Formats: sequence, structure tokens, C-alpha cells
Amino acid sequence: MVGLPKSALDHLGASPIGTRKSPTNSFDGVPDVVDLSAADACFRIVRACEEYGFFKVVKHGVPPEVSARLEEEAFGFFGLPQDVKEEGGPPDPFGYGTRMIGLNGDVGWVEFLLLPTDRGNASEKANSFFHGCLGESFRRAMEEYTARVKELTVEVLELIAEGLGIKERDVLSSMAMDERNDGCFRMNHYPPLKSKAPHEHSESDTMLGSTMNTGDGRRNLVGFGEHTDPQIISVLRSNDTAGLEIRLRDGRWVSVPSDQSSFFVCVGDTLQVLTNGRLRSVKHRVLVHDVNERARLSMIYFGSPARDKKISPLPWLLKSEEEQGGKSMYKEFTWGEYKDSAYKTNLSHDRLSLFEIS
Ligand code: GA4
Repeated sequence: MVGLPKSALDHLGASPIGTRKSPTNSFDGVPDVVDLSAADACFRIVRACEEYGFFKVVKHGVPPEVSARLEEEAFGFFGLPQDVKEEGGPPDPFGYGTRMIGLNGDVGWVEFLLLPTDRGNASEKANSFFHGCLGESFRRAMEEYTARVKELTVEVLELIAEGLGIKERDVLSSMAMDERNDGCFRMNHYPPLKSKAPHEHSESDTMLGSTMNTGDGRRNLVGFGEHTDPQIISVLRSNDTAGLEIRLRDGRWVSVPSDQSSFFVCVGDTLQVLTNGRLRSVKHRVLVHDVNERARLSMIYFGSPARDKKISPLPWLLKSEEEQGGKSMYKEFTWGEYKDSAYKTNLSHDRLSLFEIS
């Protein structure tokens, strides 16, 4: 992992998100900070999505107490005895999970809750866990939070459409807010390495095979392995514990300084297809640093179309590209098909390659 080249920052004309130094990796911060209330927000967002597939949002309008309340509830949940939490697992994919991510053997130093946000598209088991074990005040806090974050998602998606020059401002937001949308919500809890959770670990654990060598004798574990999100966009908020890293287009990894008062947006694979590759999904991962004293807690809303929604490049964009000899780079698929195929892959797989037109 290396520093973000100064030239990239100059080119963006952006101020770095923040500064963080570590013995092995020194860099000046990551890509773009977008003030949602600024007049040029739509262009800054599109530029950040093109360059990085990732940006930080400030002046987002989500009251800090709404995030703080859910964070407190989440810490309460993850602090429960293991057998109580496991009543909500194993995830199907909704519910409580620990260490195992997906269905194909990926593991990480993480425990999580994955929950649907709309239309009760979860199994009966996951629903009864949500309505039973999680408790009324958790549910209220989550509903309040997800309602606010959905508003933010709509705003960001509308700004993206505007920045792309599309007249139909709600072309993307209406997909994510369709009453049958398949959006979901995830809370990832990364305990400090000193603690025994999320599993009584031993040196022979496969998870410890996922050690990242920082080259200075320190050990970072993979909390959540590198991947792109399959959905349209993901809107993430974490507490003040570091760990998130994104991969720049040239393959280098940079860490994202945590900032609990802001949101981070990741472009997902579906938005990449909808824009015929103009906006590209971002590879990201979470490392758990051995120096962390406190757990990292992230809360991510994944904006997603309905399962039967056909996904292909937006006609307006495609038409203007066709005028210049361009063509669709992807075979058409439904979101349901893409999601099902994603669950057959490993986390780090390049899932879109299956749908590319060669
Ligand atoms: C990554 C984004 C979301 O967290 C998620 C993840 C899902 C899971 O953990 O159940 C997946 C992963 C995510 C991508 C590939 C498949 C599916 C684990 C996995 C190996 C909920 C999602 O939609 O895709």
C-alpha cells in the first residue's frame, strides 16, 4: 500500500480527506470529499465515481444522534453472549454471522448482522430473529437510521444522474427505491485483535492465514477481504476506528481515515453496468490493525433494484456513446440473476467478467 500520488490530488483539485501516517505506509489521504450542499456537487460526484468509484460525503443531513443511537444498539447486540447472538445465525444470507462471509469459504475477523430493509424479503427465520431477539429499541433505531440513509442514497443517485447529464433525474434513484427493491443493511463488528472474539482463535485458524504483512513485523488481519459490492451504491458510516482501504485504479491500496461524522459511498457493479463502465465499482477491504484498542463498527446500506429489474446501460448514455461508435459492454441480466451468480463466487472474484461482452 502506498501514498496517493500528489498528481492525482492535483488533478482532482480536491482536498485530501485526511492525513494518517503509519510506519509502513505514508500517504496524504484519499480521493474526493463532496459537500452535498455545494452547487457543483453533481459534477464532483461523477468525477470521483469515474476516478475512484468512491467518495466521502459531508453536509449530508443525517443527524449525528440517529447514527450514534444505532451504533449504541449495535454495540449492545454484539456484546451479548455468543449463544444469544447465534440464535440469529447462520446467515441465509440474512441474520447473524461470524467469521464466515458468503457461502464459498471466505473468512474474516468480523461478526455481522445482515438484514433486509424493505418488503420483508428475508426468510422466516431471519424475520423472527429480527422481530424477536433484536428487540424493539434496536428495530426503531435501525428504522430511523435506514430511513435517513435512504434519503441520502436518493440524493446521491439523483446527483449522479444530473452529473451525467441525464434529464430523467430519478432514473437511478427510482430503481433503488422501487417498493420491491432488494436493498439490505449490514453491520460489521471488528473486535480488537487482543480480544478473543469473534471466535476463540488459535494460530491454526484459517482466518489467521489471512494475515497482511505490513513489512515491519506488525500483523494486520483481514477483517473483510477485498471485493466490489454487487449493488448500485453502498453508503457506509463507521465509528472512529480505522481499517477501510480502497484500491486505486492502478492497483495500489490506500487506507481511508475513519470519520464518524461523514458517509462514504462506494460505486457498485450494477452502477458500473448502468453507466456502461463509465463509473466503476471500487475494490475495498477492511484490515484489523494489531494496534487497534477499540472495535471498528461499520453500518452499510446497499441500494439495490428489485430482483426482476433488467440491468443494462442506460439508454440515454448508450445512445450518446453509440453516436461515437460505442456499444454496450455487458450482456443484459436481471438484478436477481446477478445476485444469485454473486453468491456462487468468492469475495474477491471479478463477478462482472461473466457478463462482459468480449
Ligand atoms: C458484498 C456486499 C454485501 O456485503 C453483500 C455481501 C455478500 C454476503 O456477505 O452475504 C457476498 C458479497 C457481498 C459478494 C459476493 C458473495 C455475496 C458474500 C459473497 C462471497 C451482502 C452482498 O450483497 O454481496
